[in-house]
Amino acid sequence: AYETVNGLSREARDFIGKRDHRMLVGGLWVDSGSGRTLDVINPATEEVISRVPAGDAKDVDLAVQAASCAFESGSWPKMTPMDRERLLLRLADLVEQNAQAMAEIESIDNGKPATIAKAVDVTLSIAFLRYMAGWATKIEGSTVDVSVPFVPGGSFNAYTRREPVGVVAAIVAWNFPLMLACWKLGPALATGCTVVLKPAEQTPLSALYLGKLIEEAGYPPGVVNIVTGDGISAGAPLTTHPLVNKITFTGSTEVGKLIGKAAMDNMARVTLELGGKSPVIVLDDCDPVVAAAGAANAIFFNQGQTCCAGSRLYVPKRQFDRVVSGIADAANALKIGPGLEAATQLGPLVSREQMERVCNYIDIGRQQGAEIVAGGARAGEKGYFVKPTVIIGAHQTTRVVQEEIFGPVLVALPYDDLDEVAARANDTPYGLGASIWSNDLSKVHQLIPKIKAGTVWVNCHNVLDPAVPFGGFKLSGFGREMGKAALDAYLETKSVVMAI
Ligand code: TXE
Repeated sequence: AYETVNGLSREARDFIGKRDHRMLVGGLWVDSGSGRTLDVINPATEEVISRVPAGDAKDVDLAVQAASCAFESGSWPKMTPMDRERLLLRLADLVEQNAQAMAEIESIDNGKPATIAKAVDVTLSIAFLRYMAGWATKIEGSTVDVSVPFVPGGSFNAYTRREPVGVVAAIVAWNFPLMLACWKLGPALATGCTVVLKPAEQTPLSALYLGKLIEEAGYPPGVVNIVTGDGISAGAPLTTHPLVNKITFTGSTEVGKLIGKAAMDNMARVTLELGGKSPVIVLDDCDPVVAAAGAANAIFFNQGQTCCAGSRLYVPKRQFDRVVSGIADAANALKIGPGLEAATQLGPLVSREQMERVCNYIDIGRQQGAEIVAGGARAGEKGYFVKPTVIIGAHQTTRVVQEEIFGPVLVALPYDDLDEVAARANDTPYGLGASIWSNDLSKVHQLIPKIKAGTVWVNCHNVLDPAVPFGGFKLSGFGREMGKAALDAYLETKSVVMAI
């Protein structure tokens, strides 16, 4: 039996009400070849709301072949850059027109508050598609003055062309399902690639809704294919398929390593956006009230399920108690509830597995000698809710400080001086983001080059913009998304040398 969800807009209700969804392969909406399905669960109620096809290697093969065909022939390769720009803008407009439904779909699938899904996930997805649309007409090679030393007296003309890399496999996580799909689709479609998108098994709905809009925008069949399914059955075959030219992945470091290795077997290009354990560094001039509010936001946004969540907080010893008690108060004041309720500030985690994983980490913290000053347990007995949690007294080497928890759990640590905090901020295998809270420009600028992270925020955290490159140092990833850097990852350089 399916759950009947109340409080949805008509568009979202109609979409979710279809119950048995299909996936998009070669312009057709199809079931999986095996006929198997996956349940889609509402994390606020633990009830089944829909089912999607459980794709496997055969379905993946059909989708990759459709993408390959669309890349090589038909109307897509003939499209001009301006056509590709127009299509992406049209898609962005359609997402905007359906923003409310998309936010509700995202909320019911992932758990996040619908108000936040609309203000952040949907808004950024639209901005990102529009930003990438603009690049479609600005892809340029260069002319090269050559000497060709072994052909004395020869005259040559040399230039480079930037060409789309080909078939892109886009595998995304469940924390920002729509936004991550757009991060991958934007540059792929701007450059003229074709795509097989595999959304996370926990959150397939917004990708399927986006597929509907992609059709409506007028993309030729096969340019975007969407295969639903789990990582082993649908994700892995996508990473080993010989016709896939590029893999772009957002997910765990563990799976990222497997994908990197699989990619090299076929020399597929690869972009990996992986886990993090991002430090929030408060300097001694920072107002403790500002620091507490900033740090609370940095960790509790999206229930802490953000790759760059500020999950480690470093505060000078003198201010430590004040800042920590401010965050504990903020944590205790957060309104926990289903994402579709307007007052909700913190929704459930995405799945039972994630809730158990996060609660297990809290227990590990306790066992390794840490103290819980806020939260520290599941909230309620139905739905995957976890109380926003603040941990103190953990040693730098313990698991709660070193490992990505990916939930609303902050570990706060005191420090003495700038060199010490830089070293400790860098002392995890990750390097995705970091924030520094201070108005002391001199200290801020001393610290920025010392921090090994792809993004350093100052007096803010989790602030993303389509024009600013995003990605990780160390085990947080490989390559950059967003900005012009993202485009390069979807282009090959072809050199042309012409004897005159
Ligand atoms: O991620 P997975 P999971 C971290 C976070 C979280 C942990 C586990 O710490 O607690 O990872 O989450 C697909 N070949 N992050 O297990 O498995 C899978 O189907 C190809 C941080 O959900 O990495 C999904 O589509 N694909 C991260 C996607 O990979 C495979 C966001 C991500 O799932 C595959 C998510 C395989 N062998 C989790 N196995 C971030 N950077 O924000 C799985 N997949």
